[in-house]
Amino acid sequence: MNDLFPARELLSVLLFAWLCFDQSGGSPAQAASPSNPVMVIPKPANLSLRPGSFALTRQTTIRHDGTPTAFDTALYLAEALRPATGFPLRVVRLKDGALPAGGIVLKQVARDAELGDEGYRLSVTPRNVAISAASSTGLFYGAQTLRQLLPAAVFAASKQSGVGWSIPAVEITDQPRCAWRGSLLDVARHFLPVEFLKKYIDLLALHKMNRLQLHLTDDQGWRLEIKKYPRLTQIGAFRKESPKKGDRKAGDGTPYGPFFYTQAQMRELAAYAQARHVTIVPEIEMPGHFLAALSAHPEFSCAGGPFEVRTRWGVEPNILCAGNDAAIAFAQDVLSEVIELFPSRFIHIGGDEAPKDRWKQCAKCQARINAEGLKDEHELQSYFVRRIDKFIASRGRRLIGWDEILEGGLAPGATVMSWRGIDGGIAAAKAGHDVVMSPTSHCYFDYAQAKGPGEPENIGGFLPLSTVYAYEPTPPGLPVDKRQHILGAQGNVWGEYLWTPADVEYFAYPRVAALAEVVWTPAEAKSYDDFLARLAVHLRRLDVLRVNYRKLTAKP
Ligand code: TNX
Repeated sequence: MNDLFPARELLSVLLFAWLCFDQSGGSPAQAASPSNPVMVIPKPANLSLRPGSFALTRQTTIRHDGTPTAFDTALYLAEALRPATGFPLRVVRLKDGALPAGGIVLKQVARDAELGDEGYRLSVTPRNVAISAASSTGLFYGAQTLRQLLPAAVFAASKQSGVGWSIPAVEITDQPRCAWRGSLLDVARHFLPVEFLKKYIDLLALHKMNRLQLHLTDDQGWRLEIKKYPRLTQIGAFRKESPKKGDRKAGDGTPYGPFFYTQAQMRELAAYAQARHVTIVPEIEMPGHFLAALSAHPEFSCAGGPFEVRTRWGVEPNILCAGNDAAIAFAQDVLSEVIELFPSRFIHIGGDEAPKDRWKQCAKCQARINAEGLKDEHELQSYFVRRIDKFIASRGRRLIGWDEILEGGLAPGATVMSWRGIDGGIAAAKAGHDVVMSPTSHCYFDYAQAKGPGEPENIGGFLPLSTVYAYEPTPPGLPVDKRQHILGAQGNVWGEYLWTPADVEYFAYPRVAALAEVVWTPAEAKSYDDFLARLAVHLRRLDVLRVNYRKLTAKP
């Protein structure tokens, strides 16, 4: 099957080229029609097909202009194409300005409006391939598109024989619609091995996604080594049992963990992601979803404990004591180490689902409310977030949190991730704050992809592929002058009902592919039918990459 596939793909490319150029003159509008056989996801902003194709051969060299920007991408591209093709793909420096025949050329050029910060131009002719961009990110995305123009077999980890490595001649100018193209993994509820995170990052890069939020801590587990507080992982990375599969109210009687990442592992992972133009956004939940931390350090709660790492999902009443300066200093100490580990400009502090019952009964919290002239416990949460915001800003970073951080007043530097619908996002953007949209209605990739008993156990909810694809991240009615505050969107793969990497892939794909197009492709260039046609080819790539995506059904 796999051997036949590229030939069939090539045939349709040639057929389309003939149709285009002999009958319509090959206008770009025609080339971008739904029958376009250039099956790239996310769909490039501008693409026109040309006659002929470029043949990648044993003799092909990858040339760069001598800039570190182009050199890095040249090395990456050679490494990406070598295993399946078996070609040496020598990386050499371009001597003069002329394009050598038979080569792939990478060049850094001056930034212009069509390229922006992350865009690229890709020109494929029968003689050569040229990728140019103003940044290493742009060149990297040009390389990603080039990989997708090759037969799907190029994604294989070992040498594939009998494949014609041809690339259709095209002219592409492309740049993303949104700056924040995110995905969240919840490694707190169920831990995921570093090797899997690397595979997930590679997949994000293939889809030109650029943020991976790691939900590192929650009531059910603390998964990051913190040198100053070793008990966080000694105690917090283990739970006595978990909810039982198929009967979530009961326990499964099976100890879980200890599972956590060392700082060395995370430092290495952050660099791995950065090399693929993905930024890891670390999330440390506070003041709620904090029970694993309190089980190690009950002194930072209101009532003093003792506590155990939570063994059921859901919302936990015991949270960090915002009336206690030592508890706030503890949170800041943890964040200091997190900031040292992760280069991300944004540091996520959670902030969601923090029930205020304990604060209502806590003498220290009430004293703080009085001393600071706060109206209620919501304002106490704001007070807490403001202090954390100030701290994060003092380290040259920016705070981001779930939309509950709006309640009681938003901290000055805060960016909001809008999950309980879009209203929080709208309110924050209107107030001049940056926003990442992640509403449950379109972005909760732990929800079921289809109705009926055929789907694996899940948290509930229903989010089919077509709904993800239809998402429009800019809220209708948001004043034009506030639209720049919508940084983009993020798909969240919460982990309560995802036990293994295979489960994560099943829930994430193909929905991440649909979201990638939401945040990359200009809204007017989107078409679900066209996406599905490209997805059919794209899924072959995911097959080769051994991704356990959910198979398409007649009624997705
Ligand atoms: C709500 S989204 C949560 C998570 C759960 C998720 C399950 C958010 C900020 N909080 O703790 O895992 O729902 O869908």
